[in-house]
Amino acid sequence: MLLDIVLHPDERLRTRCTPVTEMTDRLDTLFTHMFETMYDAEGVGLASTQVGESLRFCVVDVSEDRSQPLVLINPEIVAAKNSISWKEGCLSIPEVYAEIVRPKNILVRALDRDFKPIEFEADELLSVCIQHEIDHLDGKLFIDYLSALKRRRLMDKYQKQQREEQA
Ligand code: GNR
Ligand code: NI
Repeated sequence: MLLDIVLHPDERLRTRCTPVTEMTDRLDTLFTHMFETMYDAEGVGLASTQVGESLRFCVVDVSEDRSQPLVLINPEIVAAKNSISWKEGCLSIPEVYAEIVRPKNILVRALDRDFKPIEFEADELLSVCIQHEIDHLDGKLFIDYLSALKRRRLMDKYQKQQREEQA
């Protein structure tokens, strides 16, 4: 089932999500629908706030052949080093892209789909994507990192494009 993706500037994208305390059938079904929605939209990640939820979880798959689905519940970055610049995009701000600098190597702690603790290192796109998704869970968007001037320019273009799509 394809879910509707919440679009900027919807206030739901600014929600600070609360931790998941138990795994439920509802959540498991939601993960399935989030993967379907993410793959359909050709995204590499999708966070709860983007589908109108406010608990801390996201789905990720940065593999070329879409074969490495990753559910991250209550994800945390426990260590970070080096830095990398990546041209980021977001399914909630279609067709807007900007170079964002973030830590390159991170150590991630989370619960998996079976509510089992996992810990792993991430680099490159996986690292960037997980940081982007954790930001979503804190109500933060990649455009927040831009200078006011650059953000304004991009958002003027975005709003114009959104209006044209609605017309
Ligand atoms: O599909 C996505 N691509 C992407 C590219 C660079 C950095 C982050 C991302 S995540 C994004 C999907 C999305 O909006 N996830 O929240
Ligand atoms: Ni996003």
